[in-house]
Amino acid sequence: MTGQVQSYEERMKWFHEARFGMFIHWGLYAILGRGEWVMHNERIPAEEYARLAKRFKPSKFDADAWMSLAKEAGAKYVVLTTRHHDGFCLFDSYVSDFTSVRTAAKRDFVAEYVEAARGAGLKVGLYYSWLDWRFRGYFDVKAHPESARSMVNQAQAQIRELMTNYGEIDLLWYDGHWVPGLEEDQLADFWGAKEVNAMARELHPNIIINNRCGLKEDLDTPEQHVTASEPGRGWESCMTMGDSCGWGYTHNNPNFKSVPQLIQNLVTAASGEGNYLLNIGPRPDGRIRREETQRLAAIGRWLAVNGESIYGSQRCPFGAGMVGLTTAKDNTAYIHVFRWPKQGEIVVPGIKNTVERAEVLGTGDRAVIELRSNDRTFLRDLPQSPPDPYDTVIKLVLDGKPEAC
Ligand code: FHN
Repeated sequence: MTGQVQSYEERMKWFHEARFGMFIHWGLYAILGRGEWVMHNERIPAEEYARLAKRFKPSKFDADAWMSLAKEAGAKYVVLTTRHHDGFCLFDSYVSDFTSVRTAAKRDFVAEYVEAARGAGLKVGLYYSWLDWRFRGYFDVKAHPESARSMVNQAQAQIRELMTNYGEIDLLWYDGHWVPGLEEDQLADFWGAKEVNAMARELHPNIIINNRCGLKEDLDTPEQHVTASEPGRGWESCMTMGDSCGWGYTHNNPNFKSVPQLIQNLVTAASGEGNYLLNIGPRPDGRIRREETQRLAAIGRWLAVNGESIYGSQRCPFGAGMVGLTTAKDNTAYIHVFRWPKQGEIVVPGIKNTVERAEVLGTGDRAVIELRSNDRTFLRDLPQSPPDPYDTVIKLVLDGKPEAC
């Protein structure tokens, strides 16, 4: 593949600029509608579970529609589960018949997904689960060493197929590297992750690889919580839109997060120079449920107005007092107001800079800036009611890079 090997900072540049991605958990488990752990949690025998492949003929699958939803949401990259823990591949593999190409669907969904993502100008991420519940060697390596070995061999071969057969890949999103009975520091050797990642980097010199392979690699991946890594270290919080019972399609998933919750998670990630990878679990026929499309569209509308405060955001050395969070970019700081004060006056403590202008993104409403004791900057004469119901962003143009005091 193309391109000079870039430094870590250079390789991570698009990722930091992106800040928001769409995660897609899709596969046979969608048919049962009880989440992607159904085979394991209901102890469904592998041969019985495999029969689902006969019913997996997603008539409404449209990769372009998925990608336009991601674009509409303001996402800059996508990550699809090419294989989850059940071992079923959404791509053509020469080391397994348990694939969407060699069963009823007779389609290479990864090929269609990659093409659609590129066509939409989105960066391409591939999720791959190392573990495969079909191998009894997974559950007891010592008792079934041959089975464990074949599981490892299959994983290594399939990662090479994904790195070879689908053009330029921007992000390799591993998962499921944990193995019963093995310690974290034994996992990289068990999977041969060092050699596999060297192969992936050989084929894709600027690829970003996450830390779910027993090695740190490029990216920390907190799950279902938004927790920053130390400055300079790439991190990305992945999260379900519903509660954590299912990343894959779940029939009756009552607890969908609200739009303000989702936007505030995105802002929390951006304020720590991290990314937010928000998940959808498409239906078995390929369509995306209304609860997910509506929330993504709402986030997209918010980003259309406030995106400058998120994309490529940097940490801001001063906070937003009681009203929310801050992000920054060059000589600008952004006050994200989650809790709009009744009197239309906001106090931002600890700004060392001179605030040259303060205006509400989207409406252009200007605030009167007043400095008071204890380095308190008062932003007054703001509208009485919040210009944005989810997060009103006030842009502070400063006399230099943001500094705190
Ligand atoms: O077991 C998986 C789970 O099904 C889902 O894929 C998440 C997504 O990050 N990862 C694992 C749980 O940590």
